[in-house]
This record gives sequence, structure tokens and C-alpha cells, in this order.
Amino acid sequence: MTTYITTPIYYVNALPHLGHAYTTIVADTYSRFRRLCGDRVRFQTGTDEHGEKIAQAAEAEGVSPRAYADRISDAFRQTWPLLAVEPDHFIRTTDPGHIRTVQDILAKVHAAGDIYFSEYTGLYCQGCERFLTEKELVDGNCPDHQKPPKEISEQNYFFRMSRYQQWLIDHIKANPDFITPERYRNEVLSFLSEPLEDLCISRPTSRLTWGIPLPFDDKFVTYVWFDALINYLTGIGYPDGPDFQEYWASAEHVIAKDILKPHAIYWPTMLKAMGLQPYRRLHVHGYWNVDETKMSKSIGNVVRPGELVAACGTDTVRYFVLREMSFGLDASFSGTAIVERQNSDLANDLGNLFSRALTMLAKYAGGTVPAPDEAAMTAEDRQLTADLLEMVSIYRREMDQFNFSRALQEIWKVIGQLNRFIVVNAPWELAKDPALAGRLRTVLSLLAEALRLIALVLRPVMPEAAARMARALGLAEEMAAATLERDGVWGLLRPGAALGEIPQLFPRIDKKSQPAAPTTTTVKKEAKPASAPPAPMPAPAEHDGVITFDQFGKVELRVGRVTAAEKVAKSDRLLKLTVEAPEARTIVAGIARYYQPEEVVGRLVLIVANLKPAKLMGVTSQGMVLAAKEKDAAGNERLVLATVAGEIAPGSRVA
Ligand code: ME8
Repeated sequence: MTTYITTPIYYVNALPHLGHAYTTIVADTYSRFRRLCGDRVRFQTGTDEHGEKIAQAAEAEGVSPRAYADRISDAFRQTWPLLAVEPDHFIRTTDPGHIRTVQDILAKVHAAGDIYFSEYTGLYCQGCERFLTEKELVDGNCPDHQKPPKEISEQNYFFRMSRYQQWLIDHIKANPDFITPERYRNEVLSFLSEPLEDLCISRPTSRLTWGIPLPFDDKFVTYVWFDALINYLTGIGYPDGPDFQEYWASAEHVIAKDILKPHAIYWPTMLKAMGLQPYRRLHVHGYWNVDETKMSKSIGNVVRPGELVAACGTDTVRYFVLREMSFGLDASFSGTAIVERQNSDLANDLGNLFSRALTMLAKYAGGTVPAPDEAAMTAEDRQLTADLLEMVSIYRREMDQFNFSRALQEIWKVIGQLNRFIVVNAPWELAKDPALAGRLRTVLSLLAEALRLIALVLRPVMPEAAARMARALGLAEEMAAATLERDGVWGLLRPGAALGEIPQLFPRIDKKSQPAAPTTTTVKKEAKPASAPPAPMPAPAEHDGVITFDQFGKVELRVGRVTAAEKVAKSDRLLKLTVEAPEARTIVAGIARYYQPEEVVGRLVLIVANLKPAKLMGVTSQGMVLAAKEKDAAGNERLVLATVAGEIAPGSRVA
């Protein structure tokens, strides 16, 4: 199988921001995913360099359009490696080969009678670089650029787009996944239910010279969209390059909803007029917003990818955008949300699972893959194994449908199960009894195999972390050549094989010292640390006398499950716990001298659920975790968390 995946080519009138980064990370992740499925893949991105917007931006800087385009195009090219984005080809519309092919195509379509000369009056939005219909305006403004379009009346060349309207409707109806998600398919079909106008495809050189000259009339240059869309063909060697023959039928484009119309209507009809088959799928996503407003260079509320990477690291940025945005819907960016994802999903859930499992493999299995003992395998082990394989198959389906967030949620579901598996099976207890050696090996081998599968499925999303995981599992080379087909099965680790060094996967971000504060005021505000002065731990009430049953009844004791734990900054006594009882709540507990955060995750604890919330070191604690305390003869204090004697649902009342 082959896959050809593209991003839009970005205008060079401003520097890249998180919106561009998102589309490009999506395309890169999909490219890596298809390679993992064993496909041959071509992944292309690039820059769109002609047109009025660019000419004006260059003029404003007092440089030539070419010099200006060179500088910004380079900034895009330099940004992608920071995000581990690895395109096979970076195209520029100023590439001589692209210009030649655009002219050849124009000449061909003109000769076939699909381009004609006429006069036109319309409402032009320079931000969109296209004419808008009255219907598209909101209060007289372009909804995307919040400015009224300009009425332009001039003689121009037109592409007979209307000729292909019925063909396009039929094609969209016959191919349900041609435009996805479905809401955008419906939007396009609804637009096509009205008669389609022909497309104006030229600009007189008296108004604009920064474009590709029409081969049949040098007093005109090509309209920027006619030039830009063709990049998807020239980039893979249309008309006679071998890659074009091999890859065009598998073309998939990723865009945001701002450029739906050019991609869903202009482009397929242009391809039809050229005698080419349409692309295979168009994937349309929503906007990254800041304060309910689209992040955009014209509004200026942008988040720079480089700054995010500097604050949180490449893999965290990739994970965050893919997990946070449901593909197709809008999402809001905030600095606190990315720090929260890093600390909770990555450092806590994934990072702790990984380091705990590998530390135990080193300690109890001599740093090698242990051989499982079939006889010591339980029904729960088999269920967990089945759940892991089920996750791989759901992951495959969701990734193929561009449901990245759902695919990641599936992975995190099994990460949670594995963290609980460690607590329930307590390998450190098994290690104390030689009679349980078989069980210990079985538990550890299941964990090692689970980590291998998790590293495998995370590769497209977080290539760097997945590579570190693979190295620690002694699989650096195997993993680089792995496919889902061959490696997404159970039991590939060889007993006795040596494991590698244990790396720290994701450091916790200290919210105070490292706010992921990009360039917008909103984000800075949100990422700012809580500034409340440290509050003292509330002193437990002391009772010399007896209490009544009623008095005791006022204390709501419940069982809770710790699902996340981290040290409270600048405190050596406090841990911030997320406790499900059954709703998640934050409890700050003075246990940091006795428990590492990773030791308490997954445990059942007893909590006072109706204690008045109190702020401890700036963190609001909604309850209290119970623990027993003793002092030895030397006066050293020891503290042990209170719990229940068996598994019981979090939230159960203790009375
Ligand atoms: O339209 N949220 O270029 P462009 C999500 N040159 N994605 C966003 C975004 C946001 N707030 N802002 C931008 C052009 N994007 C043409 C394309 S293709 C043949 C020609 C992303 O620089 C998203 O992918 O305005 C959107 O479609 C694209 O940048 C627009 O980039």
C-alpha cells in the first residue's frame, strides 16, 4: 500500500504559529502511523509564496517579494525539526519546476475550452484571497478575517467550474469518506445545492505582478489558489515522475476549515478538468482558539511552536495537541492545560508506569526479560493481555480515521490498568517469598511485554519518547523496523534478553519555575503560578474525651483511589494527590517524607471526604488522607497510609 499525505502550503506573510504546527504534526503523525502499518509513504509540506498578501507584506518591509518569501519560507522549514516533523519534501511555489508545470496545466485546460475571458464584479477578501458570496458574510464582514470584502470589477480569465458541479456532487455522495469528518461533507454538499459560479483564475499585471504569468496572455498572472493547489501534484513529480504514478491515487490532504471550499470544490473540479482522478480523502480540522477567538496572524494572538517546545519538549507538544483537540472541532489553548497534561498523563501515568516496571525488572529479574510461568498465570492476567491487544486494534482503527484523541485515550486506559496491576500484584511482596518466584516472573514479563506494545503504538505520536522506551527494553533496532502487523501481537520479547538503561521519560514541569507561557497575555495569565501565601497544615483536633455516635456520624469517611501524585513545589512534606472517591478531587497530604509519588498511585486510601477545603502551599486540598503514625524509641516518626483490607469500589463509605 502507498500513502501520500500533505499539509496546506502556508502563506509566507507571517511566521508559523501553533495552528500551522497542529496541521503539520497531524500529517507527520499520520505519515509515521502509515509507515508503521507497512505502507510506502510520501509526506509533503511547504510554502505558498505568490499573491497580493505576500506582495504587500514584502512592500511593508521594504524588500523584494522573493527576498521576503525566502526568509519566511526558511522559518517554516526550520520550525518542523523542532517538532520532530520529517517531511519527505518541502515544496515552494516559487520553485521553477512548479511554475513550469502550473503553466503547462493552464495551457492544457485553456486549450480544452475550460478557461474563458470575461468581466466580473465580486466581493474580494484579501485575507482569504478569494471572492466571497453574499451568503458567506456575517454582518457584512468575512467571518474569518472580520473585515468587509472589497468590491472588485475587472476583466479576467475564468475556469468553467460549474461544468463539473454535478460530477462533484455525485463523487462526494458515492464516496462517504471523501471529505471527513461528516459535518464538513454536509457543509460542502449544502453549498453545492446552489448553482456553482465559475472561478476567476487571473489577476491583471496592472494590479499584481507577483504571480505566475498566464502562458496564453502575459498581461495576467495566475490566481494564487490555482497556483497553490497544484503544489500537491508538482511536489510528487507530475506529470511523468515515478512518484506521481505510484502515489497520486492515495493522496490525502489535511487542512483546517478555513480553506475547505478551495480544497473540496475548486481542487477536485480542477483535477477533473485536467483528466486526473480526485484525491482519496480530505481531512478537515477545527481552529485552535485563544479566548474563543481563532488563533491567527492577522489578529496577533498567536502561540509560537518554538517557545512551547523550549518550555515542554517536542513530544509533550505533539501529545498535547493530538490529545486535546477532537479532530474536526475547535479547541482552546492554555498554558496550564499543557503543563497539566505533561505532569499528569505523561510524567505521572506513563512515566511512572515505565520507571516502576523497569526498576522492578532490574531489581527482581536482573535487568533481563523474565520467562513467564504458565502455571502462575491468572484469569486477570489473561484479561489484561486481551485488553492490550484490543487497544492495539482500536488504536489502528481510530488513527486511520484521524481520531487521534480517541486513540490516545485508549492507550491511557490500559496505562491506568497496568498501574493498578502493579499495585494489586505488589511484585515487591512476591519477591520476599521464593515460593512465589514463578508468579513474580509472570507479573514482570507481562509488564515488559505491555511496555513494548505501548512504545510501539506511541511511536507515531511521540517518536523520541518511544525510541527511549524501545532502547530501555533492549529493542532499539527491532523497534525502528517494527510494523503493527508483525509487532502488534503478544509475546515477542525473548526471555533472557538484556534490558537497557532506564531513562527518565518525562520530567514533571514545575508550574512555578517553568510556565509554558507563550506570547499571548491570556496564556501568560493562566500559566502564572498561584500566588497565595503558603498555608499551614491544619492541626488535627485532639480529643481527650469520648464523642457521641452522632458526632462520629458527621465525619464522612470514604475509600478513595489515588490516580495521580506529585510533590508540592518547595515543600518536602507535601504530596498533591488526585483521589477518585468516586469523583476526582485534589488532596494535599503530609506524606512526602514517607512515600514517593509513584508508590501511592493506584492505591486505595481512606479519606475524610467532607472536610472544609483548605489551601496548602497554594494548592486547595479537598479532604484529608488518613494515615497511622508511630514514634520509635529514638523519637523518629514513621507514617503508614490507612487502607481497606480488600478491593472495594472507590467512593465506598467507611463506617
Ligand atoms: O490558507 N487553528 O495558508 P495559511 C488550526 N496558503 N489551524 C490553523 C489555524 C488555527 N487557528 N491557523 C492556521 C493558506 N491554521 C493557503 C493554503 S494550500 C494549497 C494553500 C493552519 O498560511 C490550518 O492548516 O493561511 C489552515 O488551514 C492553514 O494553517 C492556513 O494556512
